[in-house]
Amino acid sequence: MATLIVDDHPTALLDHQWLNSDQALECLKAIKERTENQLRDFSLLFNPTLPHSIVTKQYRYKILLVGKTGCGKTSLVRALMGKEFSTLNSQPTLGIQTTNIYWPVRINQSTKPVFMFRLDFWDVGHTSSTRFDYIDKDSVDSLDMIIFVVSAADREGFNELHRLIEEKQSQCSPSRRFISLVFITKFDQYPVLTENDANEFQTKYNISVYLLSNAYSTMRLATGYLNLISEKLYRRDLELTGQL
Ligand SMILES: Nc1nc2c(ncn2[C@@H]2O[C@H](COP(=O)(O)OP(=O)(O)OP(=O)(O)O)[C@@H](O)[C@H]2O)c(=O)[nH]1
Ligand SMILES: [Mg+2]
Repeated sequence: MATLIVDDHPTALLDHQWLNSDQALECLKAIKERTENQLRDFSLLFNPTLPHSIVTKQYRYKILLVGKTGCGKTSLVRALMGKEFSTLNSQPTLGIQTTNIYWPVRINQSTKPVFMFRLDFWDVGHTSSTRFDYIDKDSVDSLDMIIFVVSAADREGFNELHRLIEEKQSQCSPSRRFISLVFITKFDQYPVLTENDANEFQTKYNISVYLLSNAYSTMRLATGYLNLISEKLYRRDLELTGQL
């Protein structure tokens, strides 16, 4: 993943520096692959063994990926786990593929509690979502965030994006609105979209837009994006409960 547009909110709610501490390393050990510097996908049946003396609570979030076939949704989920980019065997996703990533956060308040976020990514293969209506309905139920994914080579898709975001917002409950983020992928490949397009969209609609390339995934970049996603989810929790 590459360029990161400066975010609209300063990252103040979570203490991202904490991730370099010994305490954080112990948490990360529980959620990473044993032999590689990558996060593990804990499928629905497994839980990590967390150090309970450090982690006081767990929160679970549902994050849906939406975008045309081939725009890079599945590759993005892999990149968020710090997994190596691969063009081998990359097939369109059939149905819904869920990936459960755990991510530890320390809250920037006086008692500095450490929470474990479980991020359930719902990666809906575009071909299946257009073929089966119920998939769309199931996937927006109790949603916390939608990541709208568009390829940097797809101007038309980008132009339709705001209408698509409104359409998805109209499908969910007005009392529990999800966060919308836009990820523009394939920035390494003949992009027709520019940083300027992304900035304009961000300013016009107040929705954060990130430019990236899944081809350059590393755990360091994944860490940056997971911190950012966690920050937005936590901010929304505080807003929904009137604490912000
Ligand atoms: N160069 C480059 N290739 C990418 C990038 N992201 C995805 N790809 C490639 O684009 C192709 C499609 O990517 P996927 O992640 O499978 O697309 P998808 O959105 O999951 O597609 P569906 O499952 O059909 O909805 C694959 O061959 C990927 O390797 C990127 O950022 N850069
Ligand atoms: Mg896919």
